[in-house]
Amino acid sequence: MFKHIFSGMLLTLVLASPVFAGSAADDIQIIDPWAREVPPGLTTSAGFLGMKNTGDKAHRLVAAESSNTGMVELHTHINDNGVMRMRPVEDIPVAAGATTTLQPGGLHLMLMMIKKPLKAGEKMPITLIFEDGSKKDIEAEVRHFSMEKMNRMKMGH
Ligand SMILES: [Cu+2]
Repeated sequence: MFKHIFSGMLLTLVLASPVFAGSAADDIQIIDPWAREVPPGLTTSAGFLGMKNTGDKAHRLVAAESSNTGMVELHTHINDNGVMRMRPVEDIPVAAGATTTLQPGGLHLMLMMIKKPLKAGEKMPITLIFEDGSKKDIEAEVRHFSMEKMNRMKMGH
């Protein structure tokens, strides 16, 4: 909540300045994009990546799409009385100079109505769309990822 308000303020400040940077797609560097393998028959999965903003202006990821899905939504997880639930978000902010990471248990790209099964080792084409309308085509590597692995990761923190 506070983070949202803060990045909103930051955006206003930057917009008020006379300096024009490149497009969001130019400023944002994509780190390690991947998608979770799902067994044949399952048509929902999730995509993850890091977004590093190398510019001096705050950006927002506002949408994503893929030729291999009917729909991609931006999601986060919320802790609802001890139960982790997914919730769509309108956008995912990336503050100037900062990195926003989409990862299991947190922010993710919800890949829905998958047309072709996601098999580990294959590539999944995804297009990221930013607040200024600029787009970035990425290829997410499909990886096997189990819940046990996620729990192990959490315990390591
Ligand atoms: Cu989701």
